[in-house]
Amino acid sequence: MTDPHKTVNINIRQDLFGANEDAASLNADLFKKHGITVIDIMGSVGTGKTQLIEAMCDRLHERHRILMVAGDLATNIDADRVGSHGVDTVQINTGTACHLDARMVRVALTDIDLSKYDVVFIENVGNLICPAGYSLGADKKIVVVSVTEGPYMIRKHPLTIKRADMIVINKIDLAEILEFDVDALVKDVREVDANLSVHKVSSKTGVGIPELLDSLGL
Ligand SMILES: Nc1nc2c(ncn2[C@@H]2O[C@H](COP(=O)(O)OP(=O)(O)OP(=O)(O)O)[C@@H](O)[C@H]2O)c(=O)[nH]1
Ligand SMILES: [Mg+2]
Repeated sequence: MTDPHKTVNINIRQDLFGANEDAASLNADLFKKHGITVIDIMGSVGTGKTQLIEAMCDRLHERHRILMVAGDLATNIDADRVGSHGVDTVQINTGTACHLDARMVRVALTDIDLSKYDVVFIENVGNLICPAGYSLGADKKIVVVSVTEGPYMIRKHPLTIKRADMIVINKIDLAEILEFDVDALVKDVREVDANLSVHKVSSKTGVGIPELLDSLGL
């Protein structure tokens, strides 16, 4: 009899990602040569990636020279938002691609003088699935989730969480009004990776941002 609750697991062959890994390691060499700290920030649409970058830039721009690379299907909205804080920006419009890849980043940085910067924040395309498979050569991958996407974001995306260096739970200022259990989300992270660094922040009020920056060594 046909299983009424069938599950099918899709395995994409690892070598599909091989070319990207090569390009990512070239990017990493380039960033290292210039002594730049590069942070890849990914997360679903609307979790607050841009607002988090704005909050970090406000606290960092007096002591660090920052470049923001914004990945989006269309528009310069996010680059313009971060640019309004006095930060240099590069917008990558991917058209149809649901993630940035290492080559896109390399091409976008071709005519940029990287010696002018200490820190590069890369905002990946809003998507919790595709960006996780494509390294960009960054020092750290941050996954941003927030209290407005419901309680299952971590449990539903274990692979993305495993590949992250840090989880940021954003919009904690809304937790009470939404009756959202932030600690349960932290527990879900611990179940995927007991040692993964987790930060509870509000990019709006600034709560948790200094601790996050400390943890990034910035
Ligand atoms: N209350 C509250 N709202 C926030 C916070 N962070 C972001 N927002 C709001 O959430 C909405 C989405 O924020 P963005 O920073 O644009 O989110 P994003 O992840 O960059 O979105 P995409 O680039 O479209 O994927 C905006 O209206 C922000 O003002 C926060 O910590 N608290
Ligand atoms: Mg954004």
